[in-house]
Amino acid sequence: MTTTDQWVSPPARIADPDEAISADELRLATRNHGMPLEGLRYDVTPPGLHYLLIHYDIPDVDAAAWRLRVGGHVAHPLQLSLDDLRRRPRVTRRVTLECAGNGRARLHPRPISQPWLDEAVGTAEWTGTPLAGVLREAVVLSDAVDVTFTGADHGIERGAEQDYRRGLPIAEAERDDVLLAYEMNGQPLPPQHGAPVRLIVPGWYGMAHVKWLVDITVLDRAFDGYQNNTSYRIKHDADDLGDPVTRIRPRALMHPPGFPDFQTRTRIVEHGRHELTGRAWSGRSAVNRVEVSTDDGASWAEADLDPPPSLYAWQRWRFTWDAAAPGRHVLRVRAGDDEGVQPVDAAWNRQGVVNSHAQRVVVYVR
Ligand SMILES: Nc1nc2c(c(=O)[nH]1)N[C@H]1C(S)=C(S)[C@@H](COP(=O)(O)O)O[C@H]1N2
Ligand SMILES: [Mo]
Repeated sequence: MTTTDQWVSPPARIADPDEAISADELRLATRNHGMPLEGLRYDVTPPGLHYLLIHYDIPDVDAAAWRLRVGGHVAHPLQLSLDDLRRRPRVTRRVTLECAGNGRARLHPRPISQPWLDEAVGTAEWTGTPLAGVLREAVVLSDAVDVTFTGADHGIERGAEQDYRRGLPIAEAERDDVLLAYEMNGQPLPPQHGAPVRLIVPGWYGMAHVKWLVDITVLDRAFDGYQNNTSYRIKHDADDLGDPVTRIRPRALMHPPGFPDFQTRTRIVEHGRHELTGRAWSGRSAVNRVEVSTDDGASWAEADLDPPPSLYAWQRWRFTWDAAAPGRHVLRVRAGDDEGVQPVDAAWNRQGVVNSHAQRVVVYVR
């Protein structure tokens, strides 16, 4: 059944210029929480602090009865239990995940969806078995184009009823660092992060890392389902197909200094020297520079950058700020990689995806 009733599942919409966040958006924001920015102090995000994005409901999956189907354009379809996966080669990778919609609520006008500010990010140690080995055992046929990954979760989105399903090009699926992960930070995956098994595609925005995975199907054509061809597109007009969202663009975030005001989260710091720290990441190549502005983007200075702990995990940066002048200051930070520098102000697009504007932190020096 496909529901087209616009009362049940309204079509995509851009907010009116002065439209406030609605109760519907607030409900999404409380279900799908971000990482508190002080979480930037940890190399590996403690599980409860990692951001969450769940399109529908967390499905009720019984790990003992769970099976993963591998089929489509393969010579030997498989059905694997959790024990089957655990008996296979075991690999742990530290990977930073970021939602493609991070920063969306800062766009003007605002695309109506999960209203992220800056915090839709987290880094975990994901343990599982390489997908490539499972695909080799299934013997992928030579005409393979895309592989789809389907979750056990079900819902309606903009009128289209579906199981959450994403397609990935076969060359990406066969990369040796793509994992079928069953542990997060050394513990079985918690329900909200995809128990019992999820996909991890290092370097790609969050939507590719399918949770509650139950089916892998190899296709001899490009997948044209909702989560690839309607959602997760960088587009400017409603009927423009747009470009697909793939790898994470560079972004830096700052652990806000000092202490906050409860209501506004404005920071209060004492005058003098402060070490600003944070993390920077990119899914395209290692971050090669982080720059900090202490005058709201008028001028930029280079921060010290630690080497990456692994290719797809965030890197720590540090910058000494001499907060000499009392009063209001606006701190900003941006990252760059081999392909370019993060924009100071994000370019607008209809879905509010891939908009890595430079974070702003308002600070009062006293
Ligand atoms: N099955 C399924 N997988 C999913 C999603 C979902 O709603 N259902 N959300 C995706 C999106 S949009 C993101 S950003 C990441 C979030 O992963 P996390 O909640 O573990 O941080 O999961 C992805 N995988
Ligand atoms: Mo996402």
